[in-house]
Amino acid sequence: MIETSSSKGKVGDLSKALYKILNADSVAILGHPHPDLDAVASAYLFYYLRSKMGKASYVLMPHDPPDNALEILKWLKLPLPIYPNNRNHFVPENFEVLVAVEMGSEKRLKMALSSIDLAFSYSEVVNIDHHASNEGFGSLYYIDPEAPSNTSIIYQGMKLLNISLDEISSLLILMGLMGDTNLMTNPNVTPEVLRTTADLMSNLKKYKWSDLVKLLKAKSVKGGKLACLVVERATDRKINGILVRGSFITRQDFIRFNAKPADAEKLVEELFNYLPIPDITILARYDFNLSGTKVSLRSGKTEIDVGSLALRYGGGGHRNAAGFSSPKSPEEILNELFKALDEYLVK
Ligand SMILES: [Mn+2]
Repeated sequence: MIETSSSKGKVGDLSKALYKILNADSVAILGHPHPDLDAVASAYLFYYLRSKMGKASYVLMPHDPPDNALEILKWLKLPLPIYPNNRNHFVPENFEVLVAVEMGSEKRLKMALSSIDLAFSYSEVVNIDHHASNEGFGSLYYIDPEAPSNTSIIYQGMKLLNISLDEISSLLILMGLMGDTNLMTNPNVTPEVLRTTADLMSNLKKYKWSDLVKLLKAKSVKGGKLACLVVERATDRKINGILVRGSFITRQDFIRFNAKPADAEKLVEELFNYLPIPDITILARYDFNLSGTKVSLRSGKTEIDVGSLALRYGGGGHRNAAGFSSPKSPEEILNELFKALDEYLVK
């Protein structure tokens, strides 16, 4: 049997949390470390809904967002967030609310605040997330580990508060949903996800679905070079009938291609694109902030839980997408994981 992490239910009050975010006088919206499409989209949903009410907000990202996330923001004519390579902005000293966007845990909030490195205070934290590791911190919170994306939680909240969906908010919800389902190819895709997608797609007028998909799929040329390397280095191992594909990126590889961590963010999913289709993919990549390794795990089957495996290494995530950090080298930790899977994937 494959181990399963006990699935925690929803916690917190979504209406109250969203109402507070939208009605507070001054708000800073903070994405999680190494923000992905869903984190950026969620942050901009709050930003956009507040701007429609005439309220300003500040969107902060602790690390550079993926290139395609920035391209989508430009396409939607939204201002770019404040992030390490784009810090030349005024930021107020005090905020009423700090919104923690799919932060995972309070520890990750502290990490995000230390890497954004701006001196500001806040009266309260409002926390909206779909990571099972999130225990529900802050004065108001809502955690739904079953939600396919953080933006789909906001979509539910908008329905509860009777906020109408316009074209831009629909596109932002789709951006997160398409990002976290890896363009509707992950096991978290349900009929409900597709119904939501259809509902949101029907709100598109000026913006074309096919253009959104092109932007979501696009990577930088540097990212493409890293993708080739990751595929070239891939090792397939059949463990108790389960096909595991692992690969790694070293410090030297990032330097050689002059690539950013964000260029490698989606490459664990790239490993599913080649036959025979694996059940589990692992990507171990060097991390300059850690001077160690970031490990990402993906499960292509709902019954295989990589979340509880990541938890053993001090990480976390979801059943089908999880990760952790290690002081070891990428190659070393990948070999260690292959060995650990021999025991983990016992019949
Ligand atoms: Mn997410």
